[in-house]
Amino acid sequence: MSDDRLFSVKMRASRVSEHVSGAERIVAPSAAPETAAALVKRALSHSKGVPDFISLKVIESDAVLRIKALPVATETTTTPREGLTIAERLLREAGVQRAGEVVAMMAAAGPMRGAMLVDADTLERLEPDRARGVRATCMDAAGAQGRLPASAKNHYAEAIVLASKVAAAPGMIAEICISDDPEYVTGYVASRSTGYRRITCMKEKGDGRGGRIFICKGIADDPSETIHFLETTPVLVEDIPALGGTGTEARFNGIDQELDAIRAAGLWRAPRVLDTRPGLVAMVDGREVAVLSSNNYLGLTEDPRVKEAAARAATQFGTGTGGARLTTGTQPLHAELEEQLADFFGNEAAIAYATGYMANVGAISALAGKGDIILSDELNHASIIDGCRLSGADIVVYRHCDMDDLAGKLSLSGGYRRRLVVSDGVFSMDGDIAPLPAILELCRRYDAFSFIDDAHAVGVLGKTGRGTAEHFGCARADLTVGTLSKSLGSEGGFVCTSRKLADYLVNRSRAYIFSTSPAPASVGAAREALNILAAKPDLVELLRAKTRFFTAEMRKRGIEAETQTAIVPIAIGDENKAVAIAARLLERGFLIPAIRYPTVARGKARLRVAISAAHDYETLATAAEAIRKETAH
Ligand code: WAQ
Ligand code: MG
Repeated sequence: MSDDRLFSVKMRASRVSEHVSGAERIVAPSAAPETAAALVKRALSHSKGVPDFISLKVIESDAVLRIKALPVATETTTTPREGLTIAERLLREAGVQRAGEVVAMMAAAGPMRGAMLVDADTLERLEPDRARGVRATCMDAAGAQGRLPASAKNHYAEAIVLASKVAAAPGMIAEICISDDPEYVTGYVASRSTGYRRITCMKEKGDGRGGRIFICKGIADDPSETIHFLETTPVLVEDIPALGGTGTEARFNGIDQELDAIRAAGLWRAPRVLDTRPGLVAMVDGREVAVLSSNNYLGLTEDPRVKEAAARAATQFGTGTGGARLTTGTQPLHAELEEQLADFFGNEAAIAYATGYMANVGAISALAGKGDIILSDELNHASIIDGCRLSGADIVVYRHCDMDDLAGKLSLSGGYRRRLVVSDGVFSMDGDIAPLPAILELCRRYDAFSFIDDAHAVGVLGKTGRGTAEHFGCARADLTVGTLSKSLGSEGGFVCTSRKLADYLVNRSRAYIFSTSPAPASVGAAREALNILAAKPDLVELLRAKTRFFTAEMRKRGIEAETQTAIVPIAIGDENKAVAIAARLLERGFLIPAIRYPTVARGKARLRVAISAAHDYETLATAAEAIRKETAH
């Protein structure tokens, strides 16, 4: 009979007075050692940190009760308010008359190891130890085969087991749960009548508060049977539904829901085909439109010399390099481009990447790692944010261009190996400029690396288009990222820095090491564009004149428009409204897209005009008039 025996394997990890991690499995004797090892591994790799001790219990689990999992359905919500409203409705559906108050109790709850056990009529707490709460334990999914490793936390898989057991407890009518994991905002309401109803957003991301409430009827006089069931009766939960349902196409359910939610929120995106003509004009859906949203600030994509250089490079070196920089992908062109970039910007060295996105991701993630800290402006570009995340360093976000905030945060960073301050030079969606001299001063004081992304500053700021440092007449950052894809009319990104740091990136930057080098045509075009900019900086002055002209035209019409760069944001606010205005402007022949979340904050949608030296004055004046008309109602 020993074949039928089951063991409950329980792990609990803690620090002096803090719970770190806990998990349990009910398994056959032969699987117990492996399960125990996996649970210890899980305890040692918890995001809360390494525990001071781990206790492991392996006990025979007899008289195991087998129950069916609750059916699962998902309610898609995008805000906590929406989520809590749905939770309240579901609780009421499950027979909890005072559902609103229960939801409020959830918000007011302090941290607990267990759940509140509450009487549905009086809302009185029934558990003997209120600080601890009541814990649902002694449960697992039936059928250990083919399961995810016990060392990984899977919120849903664990919650459906718990909720199914809880729903089966004597007197239980409903449960509500919000995770205490700051990154996990999906929660649920469960009951035998409603089933397990996942609610995709029940709190703000970053909020570490969570909890559970078990709501019962008719056990207030003696809750011991219910508590005994929850805490000691071994339960195996059978037939746990796959997330998103079952069936051959069920894996798409979640995808469909997400796409629907994106549409409903006015956040749908799809690329638009632009049949480009000279002078920043394009055919879009059969209509000729003026493009007032290109990053082609100097119009160099159309310069015959640049086009010719691209063609020449392709003819001489081929259409692709067939290799990464450190294998077979470095051609004379690449070395020359890097020398030319270093020379133009006045740095010792430069290294080229295939895109600007990769320059940020590649350089930041190489420079910072575990044990380091990155201080990042809250409005930094997505590629900076992604680089920070990929680095594994601790990330501290400081308020936009707020040097007091940055100073305060730097002053606490002494325990880190490296400090890195990262900021856009020109912020891409607001067009404002980072206070570089102050950033450099703080970096000097706290011995931090300074890292500036000048993607929207090169060719725009400073008398000769050398970017933010030239604009302020100050020193350059330790590392300055730039792009070949905007003012320089080509494609690719680069980092200008010291010889030592360039060597470091070549040896450490995975985006550099593991991607094919930029195509000869792109490099050829960028080199020529750089020659033109170096020889003829008055293109930069022309861009400035056209930008001044446009903002004056706007102000004449009573519309706020101010910029020191080539980016002119026009605030709208509501996402759907911004999209509607952009659509009407397109009908009038102006391509000025609506910029929405997640590129900018929710409710801060805007039109983003980008001026180019290639625009003619008349186009700019008629665009200003069209914007006035379309934003008037
Ligand atoms: N028994 C009773 N209460 C518990 C238990 C337990 N075994 N474990 C945790 N709690 C309480 C405690 O107050 C926690 O603060 C709170 O619940 C949340 O616990 O379908 O991860 O482990 O994707 O953070 C829901 C999954 C995940 C939704 C819930 O809960 C889905 C989750 P957490
Ligand atoms: Mg948790």
